[in-house]
Amino acid sequence: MTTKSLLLAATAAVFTLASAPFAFAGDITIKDPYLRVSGAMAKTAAAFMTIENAGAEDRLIDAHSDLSEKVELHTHKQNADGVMQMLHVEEGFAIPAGGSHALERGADHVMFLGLNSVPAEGDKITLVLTFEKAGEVTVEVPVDNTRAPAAGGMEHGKMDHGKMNHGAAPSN
Ligand SMILES: [Cu+2]
Repeated sequence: MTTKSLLLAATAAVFTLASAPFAFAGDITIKDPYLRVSGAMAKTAAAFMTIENAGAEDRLIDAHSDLSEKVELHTHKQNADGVMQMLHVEEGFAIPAGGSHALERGADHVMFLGLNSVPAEGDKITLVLTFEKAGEVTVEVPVDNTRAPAAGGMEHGKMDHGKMNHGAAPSN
């Protein structure tokens, strides 16, 4: 292959990826992202997806979006009283080398606090994920409020995010 044909091949590959139904940057691939809004009067939403990593261990350390004032990396944890609570995970989520990490209902998720507008079913929102090594990965996330939780996962929708204390989240 000549240098020129290599360049053409690389350009074609980039265009193919841009239209593929997943986001890709370096070794990181985001599969099957979707967003759930917490209700008709929603001020919060949560995004779920599978993060695949073809390279060395990486870490999802931050996220941002025009959808809301704040975007945080959250997880669910049972407290001493047996009540499930959401926690802001400051250190982010490790993505194992050559493996994957699922953001799923009742577990790790991307939390949107203080929505600027409430997206409708089927709308796509833009989410930028920041990885320690791979850098920023932009993901188009479709709203899917009808999706059933993954087998074994708990029903995130019943957590009632609205009544949870999200720290500095606006109350209205
Ligand atoms: Cu949350």
